[in-house]
Amino acid sequence: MNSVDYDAVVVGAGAGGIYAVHKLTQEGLRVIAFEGAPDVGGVWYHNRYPGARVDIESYFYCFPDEELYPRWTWKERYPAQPEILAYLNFAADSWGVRPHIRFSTWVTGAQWEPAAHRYRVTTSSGESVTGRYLIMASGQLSKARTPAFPGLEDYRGRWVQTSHWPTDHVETAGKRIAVIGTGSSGVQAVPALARDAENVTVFQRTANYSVPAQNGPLDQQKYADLAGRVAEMREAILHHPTGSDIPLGAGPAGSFTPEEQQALLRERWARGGHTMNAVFSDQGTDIHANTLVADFVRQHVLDTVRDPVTADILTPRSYPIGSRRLCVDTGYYEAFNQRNVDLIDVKADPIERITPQGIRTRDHDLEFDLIVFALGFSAFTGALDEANIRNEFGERPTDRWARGPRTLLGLMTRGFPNLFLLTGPGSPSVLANMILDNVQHVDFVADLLRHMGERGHTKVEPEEKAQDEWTAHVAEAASNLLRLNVENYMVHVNRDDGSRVFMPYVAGLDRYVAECDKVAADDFAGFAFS
Ligand code: N01
Repeated sequence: MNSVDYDAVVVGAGAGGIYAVHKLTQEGLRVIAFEGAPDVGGVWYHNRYPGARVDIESYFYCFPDEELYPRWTWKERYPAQPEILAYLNFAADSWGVRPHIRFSTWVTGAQWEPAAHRYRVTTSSGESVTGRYLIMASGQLSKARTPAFPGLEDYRGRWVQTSHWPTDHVETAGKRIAVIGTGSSGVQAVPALARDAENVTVFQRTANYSVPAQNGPLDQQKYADLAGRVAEMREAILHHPTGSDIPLGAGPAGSFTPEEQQALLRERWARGGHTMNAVFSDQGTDIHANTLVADFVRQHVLDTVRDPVTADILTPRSYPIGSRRLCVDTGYYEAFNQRNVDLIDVKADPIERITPQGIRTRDHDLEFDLIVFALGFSAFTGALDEANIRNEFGERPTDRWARGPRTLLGLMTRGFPNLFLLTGPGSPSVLANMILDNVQHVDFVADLLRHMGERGHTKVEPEEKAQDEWTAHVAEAASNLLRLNVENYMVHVNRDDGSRVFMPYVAGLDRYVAECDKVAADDFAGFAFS
C-alpha cells in the first residue's frame, strides 16, 4: 500500500477537532487538522454574538477528562460564549494540540485514491497532503444560511450574521438595529442587543417557543463533587439520553391529575431550559400531552409581554412544542416590554427588500445602522459539502443522500471509505450534548483504527446491509414523533414524494452508546475491512 503523509486528516478545530487531534496523537497516529478560523473553537469561535450561551449545563458541556476537569471551573450554569471559548483554548493548550493544526486554512477538496487507500486533501493555502483517514469535525450547525434579501448589496449600514459575528468591534450602543430570525440565536441576541441599542426591531417569521434558562451561578459544590469522580460521571452521562443529568419525562401526562400536571410543569419551569422538553414522557408523541406543555409556555408569553398585540404575535401556535428545537433564553419576552424593542411579523408584513438605509416591508420603511441576520444553518450537510469530498467515482457523500442521509451509526457512509463524520446524521448529534457526542465518536473511531492497525487493514467502509439496517432503525425510532411532520432543520423532505426523514438518531445517547458498544464488542460487525 502506498504511504501517506498523515494517518489522519481532521477537518475543523472546534470541540470535536480538538479532541480528535488529542486522542489520535495519543494513539501514536500522525495527525494534521485544518481549521478555517484563525484559532480553535469552531462554532464557539464564530458565534460570538452578544448573548450567545450554551443551553446544556456546564457541568457536562466540557470534556469528561480526569486530568482536565478538576483544573477548570465555570462561573455559570449556562456560560456565555467568551467563557466557552476560553475553555476550549484551555483544553487545546493543555493537550498541546495547536502544533498539529493549520489555522486560517479551509479544506477545498478531498479526493479518495482507491489504489493507495488514502485521501488527497487540498487546502485554501495551496497545501496538498495525503491522509489514510479523513475525520470530519466540521460540525452539523456550522455552515450558515447566507442572507438572500434583494438590495443587501446596496445597504449603506453594517450587516452581520450571528453565526459569523465579526471579531472586530461591532458597535451596538445607541444604534438602530434590525434582527432577522427568531431561532435560538435570535432569541439570545435580542435582549443582549436591547440593553444599549437605541432601538431593536425584531423580524419574526415564525413564533418559536422559548423558555427561560434560569441561568445563575454554577453550584461549585456540585462541580467539585463531579471533579472528584470524573470517570463515574462520564459513564453516567453517556448512559443518559441527552448526555447530561436533566430529569426525564415523569410519565405519560394522562397518568397525572390536572393538579399534578401543573405542579410538574411549574417544577420543570423553575429548573429551566430543556427540562421543559421532557415534562411528560409522551409529549413528543402525543398531541394532548404536548398541548399541556405548549399552553403553559404560551401562558408565560401572555403573562410576560404587556402589549397584547405584541404578545399575540409572539405566542407560538403553529407547531407542537419541542417539534423544532426549543429555544432557551434569558429575558427574551421581557425585552419586548422595553420601549426600544419592536416586533414585525414578516408573515403579515413581508420583507420586500433591503434599502440603502434599512429594510422595506410591505407596510414599513425603516432605517437601521446595523442589520443582524440570525437565519440559521445549512444543517448536517452544509459543512460536509463545503469540504468537497469525492470518492473514486467523483461523487460527494450527499450525492447519495437524495432521499436522506444513509449512514452506519451516523459515522460512516458507504462508498466513502475511511471517511468519518463526527456527530453525523444517524447519530444523536444535535439532540444531545455535542461535546460528549464528539468525545464518544472520536473514542469509537480510535478503537476502530486500533483494531484495523492490529490486523493490518487500511480501508474500512460500512457493509451495505448494515447501513440499510441502521438507516431503517434511525427512521423507525422517529416514526411516531410529532416533530417528523414539522418544517425544521432536522427533517429531510424527499423531493419526489414529500416523505420525510428525521436526520438525528432520536432514541437517545444512552441507547446509541449501547449500540456502538455492541458493534465494537463484535469486532466492529457491519464494517467491511480490507
Ligand atoms: O437558527 P434557526 P439558529 N426571513 O434555524 C428565520 C443551535 N444554537 O441559528 O422559524 C425571515 O433555529 C427562521 O424563521 P422560521 C441550536 O441547535 C444553539 O437560531 O424558519 N426569517 C428562524 O426564526 C439551534 O437550533 C444555541 O420561520 C428567516 C431563524 O431565521 C441551531 O443552532 C444558540 C428567513 C433561524 O433559526 C440553529 O439556531 C444558538 C427569512 N428569509 C444556536 N430565513 C444555544 O442556546 C430564516 N429565517 C446553545
